[in-house]
Amino acid sequence: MRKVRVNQIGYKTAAEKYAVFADLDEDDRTFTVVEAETDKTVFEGTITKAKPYKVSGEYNSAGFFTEVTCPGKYKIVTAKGEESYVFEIGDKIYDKTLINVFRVLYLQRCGIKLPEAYAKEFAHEACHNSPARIYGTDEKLDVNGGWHDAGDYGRYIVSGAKAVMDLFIAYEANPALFNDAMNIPESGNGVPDILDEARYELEWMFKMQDSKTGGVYHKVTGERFPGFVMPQHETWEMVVSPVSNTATADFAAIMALSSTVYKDIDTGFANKCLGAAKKAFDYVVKHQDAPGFKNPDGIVTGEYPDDNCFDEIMWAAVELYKVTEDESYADVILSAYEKVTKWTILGWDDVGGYAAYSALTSDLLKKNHLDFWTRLKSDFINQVDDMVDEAKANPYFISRTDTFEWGSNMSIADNGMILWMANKISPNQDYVIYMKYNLDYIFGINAVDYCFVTGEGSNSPVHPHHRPSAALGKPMPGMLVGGPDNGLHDETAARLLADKAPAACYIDHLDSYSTNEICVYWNSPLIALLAMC
Ligand code: G3I
Ligand code: 9MR
Ligand code: ZN
Repeated sequence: MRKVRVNQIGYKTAAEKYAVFADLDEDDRTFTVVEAETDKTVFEGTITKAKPYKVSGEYNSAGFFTEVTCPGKYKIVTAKGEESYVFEIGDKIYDKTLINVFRVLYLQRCGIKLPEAYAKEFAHEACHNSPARIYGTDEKLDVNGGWHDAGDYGRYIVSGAKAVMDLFIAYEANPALFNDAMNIPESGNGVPDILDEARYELEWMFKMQDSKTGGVYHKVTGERFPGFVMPQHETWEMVVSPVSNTATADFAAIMALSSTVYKDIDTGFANKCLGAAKKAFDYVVKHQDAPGFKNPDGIVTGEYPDDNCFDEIMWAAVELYKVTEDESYADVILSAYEKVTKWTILGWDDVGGYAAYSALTSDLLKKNHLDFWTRLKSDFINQVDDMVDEAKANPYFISRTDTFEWGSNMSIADNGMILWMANKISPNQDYVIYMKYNLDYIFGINAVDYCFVTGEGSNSPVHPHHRPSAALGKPMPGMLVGGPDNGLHDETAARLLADKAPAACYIDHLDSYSTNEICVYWNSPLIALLAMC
């Protein structure tokens, strides 16, 4: 592992540029930026005083070289000869990465054949397309479509809603980046590919709504996880798990917003989204006290449990209020708000960040409920400022204090999104600067010296916990792995990482699903962050 950590893909010309150093000799105090091909020095800089950091288990210091703006390939070399990987400076350096990271969603599509023309070596026959059985009954339901969630082939509503929302926010942040030529079958149809891809998931979500009650089934999976086979070879019965309040509320939120996003693209589709959203919302307000989802007997696939559905309900009420301008939704927003505490989280379980962002960008809410709007704004901004303070105190400039959880890379990408949102709501240069540091962390400035996206940078995962990659013996490009998890939630992590500091609890091992799996909703905030940086 190198002692000099850089963004292995590189830095845009106008961006803040820095390296983080680990365990340098005490007298190694300066560094140079040299041209990779000629070894010519273009910049000399000093290294901050090293401090012990128990979360990384290292003595960390940093060096800035923002002044280097000339496009090219470089490396960092310290006075005593420690070298970084080669990285690039330029304004187009993330273009290929973005396409790859985005196209993973296409490659995760379920229910259709992925032809070689689009999927290359990850092409496969249609999968999971016979009707599924509704748990506890003999009733069959057509729930074909949607994205495989992750390294497994389950399809889950709460995680899908997060992924779609991130795509909408990515598109909002930088529409020019997402054209109609991103190499998916819908390319060239006149609709930005990112909205085509999101719609693939939405079309599946419709099928997951119970037409009688409006409630939304939590997930469709086998009874257990399959082996490392291609998706068309998981042929056992698919089971639709029961309706949950969190799935139903997330569905209502994303469908309500979709009715606006697709309004000028396809009015019929937009109306269908709104109708489905209202029906789901009515169901969930009636069932808001129901216990959160638990795997029913005999089903052991991903659970996505969540006992508090008020953040989801608030998010749904905000989106419905924005489209319908109906004050009855505002009543629900105000009452749900009292039961939510976290406003800087964009998870599959806590969606308070989406609720806050959508509410704080509503002129109508501001006009009609100014006191509430002002209170929410200060809750949100106070929590964002705490995040920035944490990042300022952290040697890797990320908002972390002591632990790393399953999917920590998602939280780090999410934090970048939150800072973008905060800057829109209450402009502040610190938010913009610290937003980008999250991207630098993901691309290499971290305690394990990995660029956490398969196929990108100089040192990236090659054994992701991802069934198609394992079945074919090659990592699908563009996937963000989960990253450090000091909970050591799988046997391999427990065996190989027991003595590691929290930030170093990562292993590029096929069996380490708690550190090295991939998910559509881990790629999605990275797509958004790339659109923002
Ligand atoms: O909520 C607590 C928090 O209070 C605490 O501070 C933190 C410290 O570790 O833990 C938090 O709980 C964690 C929870 O996620 C919420 O972030 C649990 O420890 C952690 O085990 C749990 O991990 C989830 C994992 O499933 C197991 O349930 C991941 O977020 C989630 O991404 C992952 O999802 C799986 C699906 O089930 C199946 N498909 C693959 C997917 C990715 O591995
Ligand atoms: O492959 C599964 C992965 O997608 C899940 O995120 C993970 C946690 O639910 O479980 C994985 O499956 C493992 C199972 O939990 C335990 N036996 C080994 C399975 C595959 O390695
Ligand atoms: Zn499938």
